[in-house]
Parts: sequence; structure tokens; C-alpha cells
Amino acid sequence: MSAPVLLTGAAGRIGTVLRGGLPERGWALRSLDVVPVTDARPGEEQLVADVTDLVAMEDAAQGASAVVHLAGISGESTWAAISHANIEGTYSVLEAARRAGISRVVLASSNHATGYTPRPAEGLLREEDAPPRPDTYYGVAKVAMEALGSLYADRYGMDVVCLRIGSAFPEPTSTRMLSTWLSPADQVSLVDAALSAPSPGFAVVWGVSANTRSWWDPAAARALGYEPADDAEAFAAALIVAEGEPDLSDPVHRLVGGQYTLPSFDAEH
Ligand code: 15L
Repeated sequence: MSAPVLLTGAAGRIGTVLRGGLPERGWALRSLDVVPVTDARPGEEQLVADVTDLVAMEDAAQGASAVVHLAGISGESTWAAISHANIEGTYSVLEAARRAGISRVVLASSNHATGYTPRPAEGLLREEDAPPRPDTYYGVAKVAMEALGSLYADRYGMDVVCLRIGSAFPEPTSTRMLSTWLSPADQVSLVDAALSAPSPGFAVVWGVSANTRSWWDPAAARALGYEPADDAEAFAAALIVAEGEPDLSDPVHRLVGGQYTLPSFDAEH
């Protein structure tokens, strides 16, 4: 068996999907979370640790071939909580990987790193045309994640792939997600590509399915070898009956971060 990939946040929503799908793509997993994962998959190693504990993470990283870092708070919260779990946590994961001699890290960034970026008047939005423009403290932590990834790639020669994930849910539940959905199968394909791409260096790519209504340029992710299979359009009719056609002058549809950009959006969401 090949050396395992260390998967942080393994008990979470995306972690659970990856634990199901990555082994079928040939990846052995060392699953880590701050809470125990409730089921054991054949061949899977399991660890309980807090990603902000650098000593524990150094131990966890020993002998791993790569890291997929998902752990952290998955939406808006207080500055104290976000800066600890999401910024300190990402630092600790990257530093532990470096000390363990791991040369590839895949980071779960988010569209909210660039949430206030408007939809282009025409054409698709490339990652390079969406520099940091966070919509929340959560988004600020994703900007810090991408910056830390850039530092570790440039300074230490590591391959660091940042996935600006859209809406990773079993199915789209709003008309915004007709553009931003990343299906479970495509979550697996995207991470598989980020782990497999030869020498990506530092890369930032959108994490989105092949949605008919997507306005985020898929070219950079595809260049890694990602081949999305799903399209949220299959859910469009029912969602449009419920919500109406998306109004592109509404910030929810006009800005990358959707409802996170609204003044009324806060840690309660
Ligand atoms: C995210 O980054 C969140 O983790 C998720 O809960 C959704 O809010 C998603 O973005 C989204 O933009 O739909």
C-alpha cells in the first residue's frame, strides 16, 4: 500500500465524501478530525487531533505522501474563532507538512476569499482576475490560507493547490447554486486531480461542477486534470419554480460570494 494522504477535517461534509471516493481512486487515507469519525473504512488510518496543535500535527504528518486540508469552521463566525481554527490551523498544517518533508498540500479555500468580486459583464471570471476580496472573517481566513500556501510554495518549493470551492453539497438548494455547485462526485475528481497533477507549483483554482450557469472559468482546474461530470442544471426547473429566475442585479447573483456579501449576513448564518 502506498503512503497515506493525511486528510484533515475528515469527519466533515466534504471529508466524508472524500473518505468514500478517494480510496476508489487509489489513495490510502489517514483521516484526522477533532472528533472521531464514526465509521472505519477498510485500510483507513484514523486520528483524533486538533489542527492548531502543531506538535500533534507533526506526528500526524509523519510518513504521509500529501495533505488535504479541509479542517476549520465552514462558515462565518467570530474573529476569535475564525482566526484560531482557520488561520492558526492552516499555518500549523503547512508547517507540520514542511517539517515532515511532505511536498504536496491541497488546501480547501473558498469562493468567499474573493466574495465581493463582481460578475464580469461578459465571459468567465478567471482566478487571476479575482484577487483577494473577502466577504466575511471566514473569507479573510481563506485569503490567509492562499497567502500561506503561496509562501510555502515559494519559500520551500512545495506544491500547494488551493481549491476555491463553490457550494459543496449533495445537491444545489438555491438558484445561486445553479452556478456554484460542486457535486460530491466532482469533489472527489477535483481533489484527485490536485493530488495527481505533475508539479503544479502554487495553483489557485475554482472548485465547481460543469454547471451550465457557472461564470467561473474552469480552465485552470481543468489544466490540473480535473474533469467535472455533473451539471446543476438538472435541478434548475424546481429551484426556479421556488425562487424565480436569478436576478443578476441582485448581489446574491452578481457577486462571487452570494448571500455572504449582504449586510444582513453574519455569524448566525
Ligand atoms: C463555503 O465556503 C461554505 O463552507 C459553505 O457552507 C457554503 O456557504 C459555500 O461556501 C457557498 O458559497 O455556497
